[in-house]
Amino acid sequence: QESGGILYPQDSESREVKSLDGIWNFRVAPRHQPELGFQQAWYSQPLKQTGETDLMPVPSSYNDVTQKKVYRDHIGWAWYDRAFRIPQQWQDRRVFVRFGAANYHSIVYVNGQKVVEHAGGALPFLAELKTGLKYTEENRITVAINNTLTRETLPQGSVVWQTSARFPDGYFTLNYDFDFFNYAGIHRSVFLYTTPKTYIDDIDVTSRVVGTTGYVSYAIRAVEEVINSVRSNPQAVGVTVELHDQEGNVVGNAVGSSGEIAVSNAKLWWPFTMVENDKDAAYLYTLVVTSFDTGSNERDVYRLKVGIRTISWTEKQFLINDKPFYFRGFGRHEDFDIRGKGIDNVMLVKDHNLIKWVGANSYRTSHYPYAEEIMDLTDRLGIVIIDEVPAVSTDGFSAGLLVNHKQQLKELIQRDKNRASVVMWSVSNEPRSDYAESEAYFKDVIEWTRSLDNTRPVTCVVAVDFSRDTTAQFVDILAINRYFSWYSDTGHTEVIQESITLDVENWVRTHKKPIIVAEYGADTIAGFHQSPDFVFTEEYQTNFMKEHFKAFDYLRANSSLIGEHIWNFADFMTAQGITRILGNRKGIFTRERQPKSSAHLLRYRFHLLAAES
Ligand code: GCB
Repeated sequence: QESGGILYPQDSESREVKSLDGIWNFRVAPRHQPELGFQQAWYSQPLKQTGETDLMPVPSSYNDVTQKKVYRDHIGWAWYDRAFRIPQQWQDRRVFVRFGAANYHSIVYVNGQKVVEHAGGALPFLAELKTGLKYTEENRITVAINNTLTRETLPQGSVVWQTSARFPDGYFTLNYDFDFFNYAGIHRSVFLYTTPKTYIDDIDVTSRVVGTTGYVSYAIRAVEEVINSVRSNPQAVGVTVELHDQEGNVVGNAVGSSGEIAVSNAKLWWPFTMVENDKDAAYLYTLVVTSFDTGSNERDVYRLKVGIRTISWTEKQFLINDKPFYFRGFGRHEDFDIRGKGIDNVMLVKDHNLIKWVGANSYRTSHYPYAEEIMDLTDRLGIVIIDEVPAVSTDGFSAGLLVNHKQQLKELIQRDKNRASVVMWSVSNEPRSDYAESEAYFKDVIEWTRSLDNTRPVTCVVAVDFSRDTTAQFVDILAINRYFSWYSDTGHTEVIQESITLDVENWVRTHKKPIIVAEYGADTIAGFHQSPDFVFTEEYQTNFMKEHFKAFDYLRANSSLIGEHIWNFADFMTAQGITRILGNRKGIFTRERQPKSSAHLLRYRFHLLAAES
């Protein structure tokens, strides 16, 4: 069978993982000779021998790590390399290299041979290293990464050439329409890992609940060893699965590459604020999958965390395990000082501690898929996720863009399909859904999403007016971003309540679907105070929120509002611009993760809401 799975690397009795994280060598192609690295074949020799290199941590964005402005503002190819050794026993195994994510377009070489090329900055990719590995000498891995965006990439951007005499020859900049810094580099971990020759390539899991019994359906794809391009014996690979509870007891098992396991008195996966004790939330079983190749006598073992839960929705409600669920939380970013979008365990744990402290129960992975290590935490802690593809301000609607958009959705669902915490797919943030071409485009994108996963609802986060939007007719759940009294009626918090109420009611009346306010927010510089309130002060942000809360409470009771996500969890970096002061300041936490007054207010509200539910 063809491979295609993207299971996270793990150690097991049949597998071994080796991290390539650490400090790599780095250089960028000169702006005006973008192809120099390819012309001079930088991948065929240590990067150090091609010219001056710098030290670059992996994972991290490269932009803010050095003192070089040309790195921060680089557009084009950047090059990384490092040496590694592998144990001789790996000769009898399959060896893969896997990147959690690299922004955006990457080409990977091992010992000078190209092994994989991947487009898209927030999803994993891998390659099996079939030849050319050295077992007794040093190996070298080289990565070329290009952060140039076009009208067909996700997200979109465009290179703007300047021809006027006041610019140097061949001057260009990259313009982009999204409100976060275009960080680039190897953002997530790089692993080498081994499997047996016949191995488990992919696992699909879904669950349902009847009474007190949970059912886990599974489908396993094993890739069999191929000898002289013929499979030895198509019947030769057997699969067994066991479901273990958290104490390691076997609560069910099955034989065969697909089937269903019944668990009596199943412990359900609940969001953490829907249970009395944290320890009862987010219960995860472990599915232990074993493949056995009778030809080679090889066994492969992979363990997958599985939550048993149901999601459903009506015209007015969203339900988890048949209980109405109200989304309380934020839009977020993968963003932090120095490392940019580089994954970092310290930030990861701190952020989720803050999320729990505030009493949020959910967030949206605005505006791209977040690291798998983050999703492991949301599964484990019981934080509900709206999972978004890297489609921001989608515009143009070309055939090429559509192909890439569908590919990103495919890769996202391939990666996150088994996650209990993921309850909804978001196909875009603030597309130009008022343009006529958007209608056919999103019909296609949304049908595609459903064809890949029909167990979760689909949303599209919309900014245009209800009367001009074309996408809402296709989605299951409506989501809108609204900035009353910020981008319009600036300073006039007194208009918020009526504006947002009327707006939500218009959407609901038109489409008869549940609705989430997916963004509302006001830039606030921590420590700025003014009374009566004034834009950018902490007083303004909290009063602005209180006006929204009045409307939300009315709409929860009288309309189909199923959630409120404030923009944003924390301040974050953006491109330089006269409306952004060292980035976007709509966080309830500063970029350093300290609370503004708004965090305390939100915490008070979220705890009240949690007590009600
Ligand atoms: C939005 C966008 C978000 C921006 C935010 C803002 O509607 O979805 O990416 O950061 O507004 O602060 O302007």
